[in-house]
Amino acid sequence: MKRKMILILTGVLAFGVLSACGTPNEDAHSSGGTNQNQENSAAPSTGHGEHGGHGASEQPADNYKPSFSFASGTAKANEKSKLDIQIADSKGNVVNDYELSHEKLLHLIVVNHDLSYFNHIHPEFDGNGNFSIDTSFPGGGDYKLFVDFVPKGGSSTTLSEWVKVEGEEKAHEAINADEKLVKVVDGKEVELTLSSTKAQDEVTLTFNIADVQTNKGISNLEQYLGAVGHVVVLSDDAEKYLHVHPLDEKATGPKAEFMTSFPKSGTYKIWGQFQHQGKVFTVPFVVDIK
Ligand SMILES: [Cu+2]
Repeated sequence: MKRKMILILTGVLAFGVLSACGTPNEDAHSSGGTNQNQENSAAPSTGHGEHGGHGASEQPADNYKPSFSFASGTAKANEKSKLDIQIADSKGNVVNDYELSHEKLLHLIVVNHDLSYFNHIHPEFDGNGNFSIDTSFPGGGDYKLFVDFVPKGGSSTTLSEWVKVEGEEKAHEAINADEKLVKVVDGKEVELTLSSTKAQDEVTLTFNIADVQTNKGISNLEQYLGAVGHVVVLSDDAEKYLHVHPLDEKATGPKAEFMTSFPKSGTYKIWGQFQHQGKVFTVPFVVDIK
């Protein structure tokens, strides 16, 4: 009993130190399996290295708590469900003021347990603390919802929670690294290159996008959410949501470059999203980080 108390205290202290530094609290989840810890661990939050410091206006992501609820009580597979989202601050008050970030007040990323399903959508804000969107899930089972937003006067914050969807659950697919980082999606051949596959290195992700038919690079990509593209990276257990930002927002292809850093070794899934001729396409890759 005593020993357990000490362990908990140590965990709390360690967590406090990590939060105070504004560094990604990657290991917060190891101190327990509660929902709250899972949320915390998915909070790389406070920006890219150079801004990740002790800014006075900066509030650690763990001060905020999301609440996700379905209007019908629970979501059922293959049926439209209305999802409501609210964010509470450390005092429990619902946050009502948000900054625009990548052209939206809030970004919602939905993945299923084996990361074979990915959805990036934008719930609508009612101006009174509530975001909502109609969405559907392709099967039963566990889904992780990530919200990405900037509270007014604060910094980029990511929170997450697992939700259960009723219905038949498909067999889980293994998440294995791609042998070749080349994919064809919607008539485009996309090749991904990583400048390093070592944990904690600064890594440039370069997407090279070509037309499959002509084999020529596509140089008229359109802005998607105010940039050349949008990239999401998750660890295979969906615990780590990586911060990724474009090197040159105004690029139009065929190259689109992004910076990130993988916190530790393991398998990660990367989704690149780009827009061409009015259509957004999403291209997934799986990589091993040493
Ligand atoms: Cu978004």
